[in-house]
Amino acid sequence: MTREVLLTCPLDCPDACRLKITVAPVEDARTGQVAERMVKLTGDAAHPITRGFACVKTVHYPARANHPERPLYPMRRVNAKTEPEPVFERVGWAEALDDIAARLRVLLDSRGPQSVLRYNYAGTMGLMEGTHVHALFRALGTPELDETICATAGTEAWSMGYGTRYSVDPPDVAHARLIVLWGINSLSTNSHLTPHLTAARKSGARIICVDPYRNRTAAFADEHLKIRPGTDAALALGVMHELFAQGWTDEAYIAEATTGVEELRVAAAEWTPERTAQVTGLDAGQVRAFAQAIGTTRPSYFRVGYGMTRHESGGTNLRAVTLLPALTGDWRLRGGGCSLSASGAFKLNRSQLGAAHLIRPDTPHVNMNELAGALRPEAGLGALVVYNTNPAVVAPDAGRVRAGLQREDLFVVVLEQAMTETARLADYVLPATTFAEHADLYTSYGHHFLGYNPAALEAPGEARPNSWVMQELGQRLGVTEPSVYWTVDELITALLETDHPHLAGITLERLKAEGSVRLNLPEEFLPYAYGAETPSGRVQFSPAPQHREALATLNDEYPVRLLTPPAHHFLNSTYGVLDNLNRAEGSEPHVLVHPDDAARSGLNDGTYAWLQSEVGQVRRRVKITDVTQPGTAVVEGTWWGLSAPDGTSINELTAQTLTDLGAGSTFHNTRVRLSPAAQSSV
Ligand SMILES: Nc1nc2c(c(=O)[nH]1)N[C@H]1C(S)=C(S)[C@@H](COP(=O)(O)OP(=O)(O)OC[C@H]3O[C@@H](n4cnc5c(=O)[nH]c(N)nc54)[C@H](O)[C@@H]3O)O[C@H]1N2
Ligand SMILES: Nc1nc2c(c(=O)[nH]1)N[C@H]1C(S)=C(S)[C@@H](COP(=O)(O)OP(=O)(O)OC[C@H]3O[C@@H](n4cnc5c(=O)[nH]c(N)nc54)[C@H](O)[C@@H]3O)O[C@H]1N2
Ligand code: SF4
Ligand SMILES: [Mo]
Repeated sequence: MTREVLLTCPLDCPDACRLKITVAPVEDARTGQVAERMVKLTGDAAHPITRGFACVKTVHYPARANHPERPLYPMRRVNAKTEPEPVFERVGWAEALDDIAARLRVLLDSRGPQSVLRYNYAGTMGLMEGTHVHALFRALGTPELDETICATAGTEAWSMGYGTRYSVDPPDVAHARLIVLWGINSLSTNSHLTPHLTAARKSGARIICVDPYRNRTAAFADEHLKIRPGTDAALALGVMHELFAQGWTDEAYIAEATTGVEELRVAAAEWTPERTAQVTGLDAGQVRAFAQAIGTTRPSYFRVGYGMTRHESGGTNLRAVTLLPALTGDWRLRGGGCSLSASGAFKLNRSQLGAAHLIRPDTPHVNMNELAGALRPEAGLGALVVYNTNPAVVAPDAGRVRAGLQREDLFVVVLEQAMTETARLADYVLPATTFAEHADLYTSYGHHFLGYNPAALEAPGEARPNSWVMQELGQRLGVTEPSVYWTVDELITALLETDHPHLAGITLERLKAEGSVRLNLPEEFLPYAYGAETPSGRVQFSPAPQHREALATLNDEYPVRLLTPPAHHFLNSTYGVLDNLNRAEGSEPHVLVHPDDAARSGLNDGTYAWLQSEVGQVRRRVKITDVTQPGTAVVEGTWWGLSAPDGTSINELTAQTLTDLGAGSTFHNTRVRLSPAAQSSV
């Protein structure tokens, strides 16, 4: 009666695990029908990256897929969106789609395509359900959404130095003898790297973590450099200073594979260990020892995270760090170099993915970090179609995002698997399938395997893939662009239409037969050993990175920097619906406050505090702890507002400020003031 299926995890996580899912007939409490459902989930033992384990969060995915509050039928909101409790009525698909298409048609005809916006992110990383579905909107000519909430500062930074984003092959990390985990909480957010870290350590590698607070990864590392937030470029320049001064650079690599070293030498010259220490909050001895470790240990491997990019100068900060292995020549050694993202290795033919060929030079753009601004009445939006993301919780300035979503003159359609706070503010909620219920193709940003999933389970209730909804709307709106109506097989066939050697021998048939297929990379993959895919063909040091202090500088009014990094038991806001995972994170969000700041603000452990930023305020329970540093507070996890004592998302505090490179998000740049709050939970 039970069977097992192997599927790729669709979530926004570098590991893109191969999951072993047990499926069994279960009676559905709401429909009364007996149908096959996922009942257990673990990792595929045969997969070289997944190695038999799924993370502590996704092992609970079956409870999420089978959740009693999962939307299973199209629903129309019947009370005012400003009412605190939404009331929905069930409607048929035909009625919902006819009405949505009619309302979009009126807007398109009367106010033009710029009055309709898609809003999406990576809730599923599937190339069909996550990306190709944009085709409908490109065919309609609606504004391009710049998908900047996570990675663009890093992407832009990497591209300046190295061009295409290639990464060290994770199994090669075992060969490294120094591992620097810089601005990434990898034990939580990239947990399938851990076995390779442990293997390297068994062979004598040292692990150093650079992070403003002692997260799980810092506790695991041999050494923790508790850097002041936003000062990574200063630390990288300080290390470069020592590399140049002590003769620890690899002159052959620099001469053969890079350009601009003289500029970098000049920029680094003023970053003595003493000055570096002053800016970064470390001591000069730590800076010297860190530089010596990097200068004298071969191979050195750097795993950089998007964490350090979420500051005003976050792009430059990350770029400065990524240039270090180009000074030491580590790119020529197996296990040496740096990883941000592996996505560039997937050389699929993306020319028609999401009907990208229809984007015109004059198409207006909306930066997704500026949704709060785009939803102001005067910005002129009439409809928002949301899929694969939960902006009422995850977008900056979430209070204004929610106010925008509540406008009665804004028509909001949300495709969802869960009754998120965004879905609760929709005019229509359309029930979406999960990764086990639709076919799709997945790349990864942490390894080099393509994953193909068939539709392994029948969809519960009337849940439908995003692609089905877009095609139904397309027909009703008279869209004739052929790619809007592609099947998954047609999409994959188009993606594989390329002569690139990385995809040689990979066919649709092979993907279906094997499920997980490694890119056709050499056994020893050394992507930047002899240069880079930049205009010069070399790794580019120019323009030399500079340290810049945040404009949102700490002062008497706002004396504390608030970091809001991911939680161990959450995946962004995807698991906010599961009580057990909320309990594992402490049942409600806590703010970690250093004892010095607690004393200064009159806060006691376990009581509530107000956190006020220039953008908004929230109430959170205080945990006084020296895991953080004076002047830095931390709230882990993008909790649902529904699980917070005051009903707010932490993004009530964060600003729409953009990064220096890539117009990215600045979630860790927030300055706040802390004060005691009333202790009741309302
Ligand atoms: N368990 C879990 N895993 C996840 C996610 C999740 O929510 N939970 N989310 C997924 C997604 S979408 C992403 S983008 C990744 C993100 O994964 P990471 O890159 O690990 O997460 P970040 O928010 O980017 O923050 C990581 C670390 O950066 C630190 N940091 C903040 N500011 C600075 C700074 O100025 N300098 C330095 N050196 N460090 C700084 C934070 O303290 C934090 O410990 O994780 C993915 N995996
Ligand atoms: N303060 C703060 N805010 C942050 C961050 C932070 O570190 N601090 N991290 C930021 C980062 S890095 C990211 S990537 C974003 C992530 O934020 P989001 O993009 O909102 O990611 P999730 O919260 O996981 O929400 C994804 C949603 O997509 C839905 N979904 C999944 N699969 C499908 C599908 O096939 N169809 C449909 N219709 N829906 C689907 C899920 O049910 C879920 O509700 O948050 C950002 N926000
Ligand atoms: S969320 Fe990441 S670590 Fe967890 S199962 Fe999915 S891919 Fe693997
Ligand atoms: Mo992200």
